[in-house]
Amino acid sequence: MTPLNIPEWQSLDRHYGDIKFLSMREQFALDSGRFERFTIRSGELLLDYSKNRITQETIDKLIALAQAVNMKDWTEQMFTGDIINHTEGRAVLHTALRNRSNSPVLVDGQDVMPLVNAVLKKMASFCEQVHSGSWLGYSGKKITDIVNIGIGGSDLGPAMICDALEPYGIDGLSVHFVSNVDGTDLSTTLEKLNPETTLFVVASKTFTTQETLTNAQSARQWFLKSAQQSDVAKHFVAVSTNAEAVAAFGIDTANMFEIWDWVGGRYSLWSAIGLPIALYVGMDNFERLLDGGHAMDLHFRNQPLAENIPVIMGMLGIWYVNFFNSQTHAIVPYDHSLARFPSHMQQLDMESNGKFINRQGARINYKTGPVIWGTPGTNGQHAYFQLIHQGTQLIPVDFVLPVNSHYPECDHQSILLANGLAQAEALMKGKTAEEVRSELVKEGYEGKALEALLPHKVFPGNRPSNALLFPKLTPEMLGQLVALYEHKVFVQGVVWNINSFDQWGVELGKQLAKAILPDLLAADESISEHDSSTTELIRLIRQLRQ
Ligand code: G6Q
Repeated sequence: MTPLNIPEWQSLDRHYGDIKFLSMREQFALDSGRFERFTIRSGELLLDYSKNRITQETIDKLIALAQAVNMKDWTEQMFTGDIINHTEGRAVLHTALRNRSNSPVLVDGQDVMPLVNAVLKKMASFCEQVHSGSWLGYSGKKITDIVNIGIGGSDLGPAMICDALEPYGIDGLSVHFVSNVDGTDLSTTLEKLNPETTLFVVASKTFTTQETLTNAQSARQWFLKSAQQSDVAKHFVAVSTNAEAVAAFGIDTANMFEIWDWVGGRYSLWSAIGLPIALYVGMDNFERLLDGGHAMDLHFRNQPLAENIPVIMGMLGIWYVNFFNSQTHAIVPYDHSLARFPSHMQQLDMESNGKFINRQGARINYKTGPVIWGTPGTNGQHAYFQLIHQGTQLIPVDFVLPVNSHYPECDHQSILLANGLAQAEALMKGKTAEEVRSELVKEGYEGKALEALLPHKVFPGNRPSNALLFPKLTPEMLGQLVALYEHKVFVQGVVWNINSFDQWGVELGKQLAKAILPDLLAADESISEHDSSTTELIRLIRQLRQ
């Protein structure tokens, strides 16, 4: 069950040997149709993957591998509610949350669409009440601030979307995200807020996550300094699968928005976990986001593999990780409002495909998910791009490029885009010794000084990138982009034969902290069994604590 034994993988391996030194620059010079050959459009979104170390034969072979691992069958299994998250015994149905066609999706013989629609209706009604002012705070004032308390999947996605859709924000309403159990996060958020006009959304799929419950309890204490216990219902709502724990916390379950175990945390922004988004930008814009996600679902499900954006991006990722040995992948949005996009993608990808055991439970002898990272352009150019251009590692880059800004300031957008395009071009072309020499000569260098400087100014080039270009970052486009990356991650998980939908590493973290906390809080000198480093660090913390 290792992909290494699949003939199509072995064929790619031989092909890698043949073309590993292929020059993209030469390929562009030889083929004027390279751009058209290696672009795909889905609605207003365009993927240009021509600046990759590929020929048509490479793509044919990558697609043959996708076919050999039954990509289309796996895709259908996901969309139709099969239990593909087998280690947790769950279906994987974030696509049902944005199934705007409303066609039935069955889990254990039950259509989940009525459940999905009922929660969307409840969200719409709640948002309408908050926006219209029929939902008021305890002193009769309108809600002005939403504080989402959640972490990981219950934070990163909604926080990223709210940032990105700031131009769509409803007047008079601000949204804040508190995730870290570090008291700084909550305190610095609350110090700006008025309890009379603040609404807390406690978002936790399990409602057992230590950080979220601790922050929610402290938020309630802060609130009760000004208000009464009976006012809590007007200021605390919950999003969860766990009604019992929500009630035990003291939130009226009438104010709970339900999610289901077939929604993975990192795939949950489309569910009621998206409530802060809907509150911030309005339910109509939240639904536009769902529409975009659904449009990408239709593209992914129906387009042939070779004309399928998530499939091509996923298979190119396999090409670099498993054949070129690349270890990381950068996502660089040339859009400041997408500053948190790489972080969300980091969780989505690394939590999904950071696995060393295959679906059959055996240890894997090939590489799986790369490190995903990035920050917005052009800032990254003044920092880590040095290593991407001239370092010793091959780092594929995704350039995310909206043509129009919501803030059209003179030439800013053209300058921004010129930078993005120039980086991609430079990464591909590089700069040869001859080109550097002629530049240096023009600058007046000669002799030893010229020869000494020359090698430092050579750029090897041949460094791959994708460009994702679209007219403007609308809710629909953002929905398409996020769903695109979700499916890209899925494609890679299928090839690597792993379960992309569990996260035992995250669960471990949740257990370990709970085991050490009693030692830090102990009133006496007692300490439980740890390695000597951990024991001494615990002792030191006790001594140093004020
Ligand atoms: C996501 C992960 C993880 C999860 C958080 C919060 O896929 O499972 O990031 O979202 O640990 O969990 P709760 O929503 O249950 O609090």
